Amino acid sequence: MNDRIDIIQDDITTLSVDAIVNAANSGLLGGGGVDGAIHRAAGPELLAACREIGGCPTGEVRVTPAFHLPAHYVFHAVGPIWQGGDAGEPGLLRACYRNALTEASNRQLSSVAFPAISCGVYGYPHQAASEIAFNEVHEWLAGHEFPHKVIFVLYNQLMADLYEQLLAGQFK
Ligand code: AR6
Repeated sequence: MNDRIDIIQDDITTLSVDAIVNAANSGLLGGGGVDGAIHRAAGPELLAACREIGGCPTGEVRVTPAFHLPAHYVFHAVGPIWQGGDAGEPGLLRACYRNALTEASNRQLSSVAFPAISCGVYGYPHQAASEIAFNEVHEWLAGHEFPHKVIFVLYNQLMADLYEQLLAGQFK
């Protein structure tokens, strides 16, 4: 299974994959962090497409074209805001990964790239979030042909190390 998971340290907006996942908010109208970077790189057409969708509940995913990005689609996933862990955050974060993987599978996509959803402005503890991300993806790949490849795109070395440790099986 591990040959279907890549871990890279990069800017997700530069990747030529079938779909990149955005860590969006429920308004879908852009923001800071990876969301801001994706909107800047995709161009104003992305905001127009998001406006038409009209929002997305936490834990769910909405799909748009990627416009000027090298990817084909943007999967807008709305992660939970960390509130201490008793407000359903783990289930909602899990749902983001699962719903994005479902969209990829339905479209028979080859490659999907995920940022560390909720690990920036939304304050989710990194260790817990990365375990959820990794376990959901691992479980999904064991039971599905698509996507062929999942790429975890981490913005800094510390996060990349965390994911590498998970891939090496240290937290299984
Ligand atoms: N490529 C890959 N990862 C990135 C990039 C990038 N270009 N830029 C940042 N990251 P965040 P959230 C990492 O805050 O916590 C926005 O304002 C970043 O280092 O982007 O889900 C939205 O509009 C971190 O590890 O998303 C929402 O309002 C991870 O991406 C809110 O923030 C996620 O950080 C969502 O917060």
